[in-house]
Amino acid sequence: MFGGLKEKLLAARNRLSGSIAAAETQTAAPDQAAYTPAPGSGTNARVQKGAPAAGPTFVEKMKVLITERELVVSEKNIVDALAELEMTLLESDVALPVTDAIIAHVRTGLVGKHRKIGESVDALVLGALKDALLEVLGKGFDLSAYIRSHGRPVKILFTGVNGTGKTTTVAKIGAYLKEQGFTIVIGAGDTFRAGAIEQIGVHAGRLDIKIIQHQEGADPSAVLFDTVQYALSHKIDVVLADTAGRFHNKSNLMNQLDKIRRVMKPDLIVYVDEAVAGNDAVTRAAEFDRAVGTDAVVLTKADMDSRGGAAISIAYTIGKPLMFLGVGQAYDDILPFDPTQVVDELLGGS
Ligand SMILES: Nc1nc2c(ncn2[C@@H]2O[C@H](COP(=O)(O)OP(=O)(O)O)[C@@H](O)[C@H]2O)c(=O)[nH]1
Ligand SMILES: [Mg+2]
Repeated sequence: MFGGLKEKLLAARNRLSGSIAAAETQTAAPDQAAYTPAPGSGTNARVQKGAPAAGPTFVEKMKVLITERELVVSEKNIVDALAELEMTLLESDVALPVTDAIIAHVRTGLVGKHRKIGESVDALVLGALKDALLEVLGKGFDLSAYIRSHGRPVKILFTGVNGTGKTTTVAKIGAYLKEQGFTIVIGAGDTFRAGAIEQIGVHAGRLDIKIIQHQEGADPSAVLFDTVQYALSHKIDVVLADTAGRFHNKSNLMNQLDKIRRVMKPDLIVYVDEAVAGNDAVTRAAEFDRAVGTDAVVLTKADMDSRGGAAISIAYTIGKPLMFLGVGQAYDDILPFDPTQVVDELLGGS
């Protein structure tokens, strides 16, 4: 996951560190020359005798310390490296406003800063990059905690266009929540094709999860209303509502989702899209959010996406948390989105 972006970020990080280190050397050189003890002074004499390298004297240490404190990163030290980082992010399909935010954070994280004593330039740069990414990635969304702290049943409506992995995600989340001890019912709200009803039925059967289904062409609102009734009468913890990703045309789809929302009154609307769609996923997410609302996002097919742009951009762009990443076709190929872990993965964690 994120392989390509990871490599590019490492290059950008090295470039930033290199620029700052080069600027430091230039600034430091004349000062340090001034501190070099005169020939024949104590330190030199010791070195000439080949004695084991005794550390610098207290005064020398203080001078170096002062020198280091004076090494403040200036805008011009990093302007080129920042421009390269910007290109890297845009090439990786990170949305423009998100790229701008990352660059601004890295800039304020570095300009005017001096290294802490003992800290390497690279650590300074790494810290600034990490902070910038964490800022745009948001906090994630702990679904289990949400369910535990809400009244039953918790009704979750899944939205998104066709083929992005909605139905698979419903099944995966069903398996994930079942594993945690919650009881679940799935509503087969994609009645557009008989194949869709069958597909979710097969998943539910394999996972031994109750499913409510109507015929092909039935009103999805009616299916999902029945699903909620079933959950209420059987004291089920969670309703997972699958939906169609197409319906004659886009405005019909949005109208249908709006009706579903009014009828089933979901507690959470989860927008599903595929990470491989990059910026398209971000644009569609914003569109769905405007039309029917969104509380959290799942990005599927992150296992096939090396650019990582959507995963980095979506939460910041639409202002809604990323909840899970889909990372394969198996039921357990779903990862709760953990921003710290993603940043560690992207930047190597050290
Ligand atoms: N590699 C990979 N494939 C996925 C993932 N999620 C879904 N898919 C595949 O994407 C295709 C479409 O999924 P489906 O759930 O039917 O999409 P829907 O039309 O939105 O309901 C199927 O072949 C899934 O197996 C994922 O996280 N990784
Ligand atoms: Mg489907």
